[in-house]
Amino acid sequence: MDNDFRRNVLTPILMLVGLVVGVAIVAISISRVLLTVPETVATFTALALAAYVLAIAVLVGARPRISSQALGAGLVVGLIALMSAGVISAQAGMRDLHEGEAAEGEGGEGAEGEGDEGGEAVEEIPEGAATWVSVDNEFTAAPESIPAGEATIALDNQGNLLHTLVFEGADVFVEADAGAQAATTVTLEPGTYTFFCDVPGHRATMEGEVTVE
Ligand SMILES: [Cu+2]
Repeated sequence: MDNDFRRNVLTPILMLVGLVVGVAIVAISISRVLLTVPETVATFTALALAAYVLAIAVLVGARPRISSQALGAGLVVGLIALMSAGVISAQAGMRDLHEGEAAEGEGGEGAEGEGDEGGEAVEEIPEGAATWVSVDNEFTAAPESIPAGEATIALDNQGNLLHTLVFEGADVFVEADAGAQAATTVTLEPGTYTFFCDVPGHRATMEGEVTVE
């Protein structure tokens, strides 16, 4: 009776739970690893994993008499290895997912030195730059208009927090640390642009409009 219960109820339940936990561990670990390593390596890692799984399947198919203990042990070892990789990756942190986009912008079409990486930190605001002044959390000075064409956009951050200056619909992105200044040179088409600070939570009080003419 006790044995029957074990065989008919307990074992299937345990197997199911084990399967679910195993799949969860595999999925989480793989995603951690793939998000941490560089993009090219991620592709290779995924391919290698797929090849590994395929190899095991072929092995098992070719040798049906392989003992279930050996197979189980192999699975557990693989699972532990994967978990370790996942934990290490989770601690290393995710790679900057916007890295690729920034690099593209730099060399891409119409490369006019747009502010891909938050502009250059500068010691002094370049002469003739259209300058925004920020404190926490507002722009205390912002040009109402800028001449169209090539312009230097600067952010003079006098606050105690990092702030950015982003234009909607134009490739303007300047980022200045607390108490620092940054500038970027861009080419602007005539129009009215909404600018804001894209630090989460800042836009509510750090937004405005500037006309390019
Ligand atoms: Cu801000």
